[in-house]
Amino acid sequence: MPHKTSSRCAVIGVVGRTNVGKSTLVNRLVGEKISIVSPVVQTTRNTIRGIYTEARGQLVFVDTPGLHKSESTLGTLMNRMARHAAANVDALLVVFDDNHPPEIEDDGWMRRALFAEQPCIFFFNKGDLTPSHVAAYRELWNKLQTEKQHTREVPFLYGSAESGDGIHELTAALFRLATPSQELLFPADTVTDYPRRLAIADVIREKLFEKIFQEVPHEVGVRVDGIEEKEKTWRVSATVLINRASQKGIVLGLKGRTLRYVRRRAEPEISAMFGVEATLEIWVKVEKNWMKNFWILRDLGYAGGM
Ligand SMILES: Nc1nc2c(ncn2[C@@H]2O[C@H](COP(=O)(O)OP(=O)(O)OP(=O)(O)O)[C@@H](O)[C@H]2O)c(=O)[nH]1
Ligand SMILES: [Mg+2]
Repeated sequence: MPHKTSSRCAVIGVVGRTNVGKSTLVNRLVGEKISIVSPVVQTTRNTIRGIYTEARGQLVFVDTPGLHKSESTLGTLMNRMARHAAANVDALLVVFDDNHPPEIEDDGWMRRALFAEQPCIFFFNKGDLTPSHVAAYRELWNKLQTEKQHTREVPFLYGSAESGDGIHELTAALFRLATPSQELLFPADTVTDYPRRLAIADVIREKLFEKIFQEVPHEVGVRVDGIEEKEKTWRVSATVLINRASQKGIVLGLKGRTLRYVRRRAEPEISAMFGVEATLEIWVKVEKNWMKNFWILRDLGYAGGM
């Protein structure tokens, strides 16, 4: 792999409230789909690294689940992963939804940024939408500094992960924070180190959320049980875990339509991701309280390996 003595590298924690567009932003920054995106809150459940390499060096983005109040074990593990990821990075990219007034979690991330050891950047996302609430965020930031009697310079950058506006400026600002490094952190052609079994499960979950987001997303988990590889064809078998028998109908859809939709949408995406011809077999299984079962959560990649 090429080693460049002039490279600058940084590991950047991408944090912020759920649904502000962190995963969309990481995908945009890396230029490839690394992380699934959906209008459902708490879409990201694992810590996922997206890697961007160019002439200036390498930026490793750690996409995290949005912190939220949580009572389930799954929620606790997600919050822990987000905090842990934010503690072990060189810089924090705190994302806010410009189109939405500040909420309690936004206040929490600003407080965290005020005293963070690492350099921070605030990115105001969804700039393609109106109205802008940036004035309210500035006011909150000023209020917190007065209240804590502590001041700090944090760049406010604006843009849209969806349209790509402001992304060059953001990338440049991140490279300015990066430190010169003898070697790249990952080989130059890597875009993610996320395990393929988990990546496939996430694609299936994303497609399922396109159909069932009004209903039970938080009680739905997807596990890839096996990948049977034959030359360039993969047979992937996966299980959709649900919490109650009554959810089976929702996941299957009328005459199995929902599950067929998921297969039809996920197969080409998985095929393209890995350069193979993938076929999917999906089962639905009731596992009462799977969201509180540590062993199942570990199987889904939500515990350990952080
Ligand atoms: N209009 C607009 N929508 C956006 C933009 N960025 C993200 N979105 C939408 O916002 C929703 C949430 O995006 P995600 O990227 O899943 O948000 P997240 O912060 O990763 O959410 P969690 O994983 O739940 O913490 C999706 O419907 C995105 O399509 C943007 O710049 N403009
Ligand atoms: Mg996300």
